[in-house]
Amino acid sequence: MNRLVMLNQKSSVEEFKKVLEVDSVKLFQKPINKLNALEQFDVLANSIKELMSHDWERCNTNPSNKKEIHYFSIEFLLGKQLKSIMLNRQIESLVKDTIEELGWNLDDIVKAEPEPAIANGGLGRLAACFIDSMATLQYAGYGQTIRYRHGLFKQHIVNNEQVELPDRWLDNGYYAWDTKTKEEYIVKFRGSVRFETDSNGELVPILENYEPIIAKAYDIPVPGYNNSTVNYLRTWEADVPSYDILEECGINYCHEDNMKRRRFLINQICEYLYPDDSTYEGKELRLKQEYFLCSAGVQSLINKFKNRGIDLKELDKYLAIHINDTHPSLVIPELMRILMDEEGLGWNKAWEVTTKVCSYTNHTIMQEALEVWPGHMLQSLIPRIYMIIQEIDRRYVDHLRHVKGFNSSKIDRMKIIDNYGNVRMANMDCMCCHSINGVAALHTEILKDETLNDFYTAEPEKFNNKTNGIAHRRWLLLSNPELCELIDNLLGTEWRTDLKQLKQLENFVNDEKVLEQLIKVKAENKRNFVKEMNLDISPDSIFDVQIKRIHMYKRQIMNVLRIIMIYNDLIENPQKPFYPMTFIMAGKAAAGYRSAKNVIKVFNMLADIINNDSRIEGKMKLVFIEDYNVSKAELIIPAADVSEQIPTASKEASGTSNMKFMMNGALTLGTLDGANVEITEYVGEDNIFLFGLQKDEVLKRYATWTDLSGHYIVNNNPKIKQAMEHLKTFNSAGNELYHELLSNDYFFTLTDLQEYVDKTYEVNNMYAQEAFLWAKKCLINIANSFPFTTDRTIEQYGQDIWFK
Ligand code: 26Q
Repeated sequence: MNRLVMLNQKSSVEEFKKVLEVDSVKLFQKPINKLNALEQFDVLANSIKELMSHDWERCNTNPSNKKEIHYFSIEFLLGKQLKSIMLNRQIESLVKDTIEELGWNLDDIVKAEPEPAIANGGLGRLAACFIDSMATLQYAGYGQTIRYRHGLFKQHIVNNEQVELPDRWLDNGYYAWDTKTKEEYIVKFRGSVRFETDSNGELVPILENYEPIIAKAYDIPVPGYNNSTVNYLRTWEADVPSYDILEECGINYCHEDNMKRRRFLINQICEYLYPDDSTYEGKELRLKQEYFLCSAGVQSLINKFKNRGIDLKELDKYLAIHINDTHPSLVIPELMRILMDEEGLGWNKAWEVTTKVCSYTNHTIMQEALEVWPGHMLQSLIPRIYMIIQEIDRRYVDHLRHVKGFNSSKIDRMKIIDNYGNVRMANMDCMCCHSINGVAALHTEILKDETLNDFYTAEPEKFNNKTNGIAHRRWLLLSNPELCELIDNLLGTEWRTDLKQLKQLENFVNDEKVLEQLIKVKAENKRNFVKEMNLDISPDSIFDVQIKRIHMYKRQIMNVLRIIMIYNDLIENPQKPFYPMTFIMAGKAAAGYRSAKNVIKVFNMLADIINNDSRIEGKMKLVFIEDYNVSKAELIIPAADVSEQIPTASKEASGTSNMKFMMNGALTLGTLDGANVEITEYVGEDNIFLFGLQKDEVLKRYATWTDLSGHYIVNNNPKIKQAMEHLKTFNSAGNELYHELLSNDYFFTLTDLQEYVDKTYEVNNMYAQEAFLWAKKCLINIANSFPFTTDRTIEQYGQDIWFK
């Protein structure tokens, strides 16, 4: 019998073991008892992939012709897959029992599993949660991205400073979960466009002398939870074309140097993920990556639907393409190009189809992160695409002028190509997509009122909000089994698939027995975290946690200044009641982001001082967790008491760790920004610690050019002055931050600082004095985390955007 047929969810331990034995020899030419942990993982993943292969194949062919959603994202932050796939496929006991028989250790295998981190942070992690939820909701929903050979750098802390090392997750060229498909496409760069007249007298553009690059597809399975859906995340790899293709393009491949250089340039496309989520850099290689992904992805889709015999004029009935921030926006002109130049649809039909197929999500209002490409770069790298963008722009501007009657200054702001020849990607998305959404209520309001206001006034019906979420399977079921067990005991197990039922936990808020159990679960998670990370901290202290990319707008420096102020206070007032607190921070700074790197250094220098100051009597401890990633988040979050969510109001589009923390029973200490607003709505103001300027005040101060220097505050608040003076002494890193804040406190760090310190004391007191009240608030947070599952988010995307 064919082995593919043999293995399924209901297979016995014996059968599963047999498959592992065969795979062991096939993959490693070794008997099963001679494998190391990584090899054990490879064999296991391979067999589980096979176990899913029937469902995978069936979903791949999409026999019922469900409308397909393709979520294009330049990043996906998957994290480890084994446990998640075991959970979703409900094969936990099968795998565990088999492993036990073999004498393998699951924890060791999980540790050995490579962790794909082909992303920077929030946006990529959201994409990963989305594909999990799409499979769970049984959508034909897929991800498309780039198969970067190196993910986000590994962070080491050496002499208190961040050092970046390459992340070689794919170095042996092999990732057990993915499967190389037979699909290949040619992506064409450079060259020039010539027009020919065809037999109908129509002008047909021909791209000549282009540089061909081969795109190869590798698919990673994405199984839904407790169902038979297996979707995939497609990752595209760049490769050198065959000699036939080169010959066809008239490229001289006999010249060794020429070929070396070509190979180098092509390999470069997939070599690195751009490790910066803060500032926009107009690097040509990045543009190449973007077009590479878009062209390969769109070609594969057109190919697929043509093979199914679908009339491309009706493509929007079968396909939705979602553009995750502007990075994959080139799907728009690429789809136009193929529909017109290759499939013979005229402009109007191609436009109608494209605009119905594409939708766009914005993830930032930070001006410096908005993508703007020099027109000449597009013109030389992708000349036909540039022409199409110009034509989209010309027609849309015409419409704005003559139909909408907009004046020229408004039109100037809306054009894709500005008066300096720069191509504004967000403008293209707004023109061409049928839906534009922000990722939290406040963020969407800012998009409508400020950032994208011109487009909102032109086409308000396109705008909608989709508040982010998290895949609660990974972020609760897998990462916090102790808490889940407690919830099971209280509610039964149905809540696991119907998260709304969590709300019933509110029935227990006055039940001291339950609160005691909740306190015990948290204590257990804290001990587990301390043990796993081998930390020298007391699990009895309050764990106050800020884990995220380091950014000035996220204000880790405000956290540092707060810690200095509390430290000074406790030194001066040793009798002051203060419950021991551990301040945990983790996060990476973009390699070229000097201020962010300074923050890391200052935090670590401060840790050296405070952790070794006997006068503090262990009341404060600082810990910086090196190399923050998904696996570490899974350990830290269930152990947290206080969730630090303190960005300058208006700057954090949504945040998603805020949701992870609340779902795991931590209380938020934060500002009214991003999804903190929705969290507050659900838990009520009594169950969250809020402080700081609010969005309207922040925007007013920006609009009125209010003096942003920190001098006034420093001169009027002696405690802040003292902390700032202290900061200045932390060699050049502290000194630079000191001057930065003093001269231009653009993120209102000093403005919000005192209130932040005061709130921290409030938190500290409550934790120390009113254990049950604290636990009650935790329970209310857990109970009200139900809307923040991506199952809800994805259902809304489906209803309002993709299937509308
Ligand atoms: C752009 C051009 C060139 C190089 C890199 C980039 C780039 C890469 C990544 C720009 C931005 C990003 C990532 C942005 C991001 O993670 N944004 C976060 O998205 C989350 C999910 O919606 C939100 O919760 C966060 O608030 C938002 O900051």
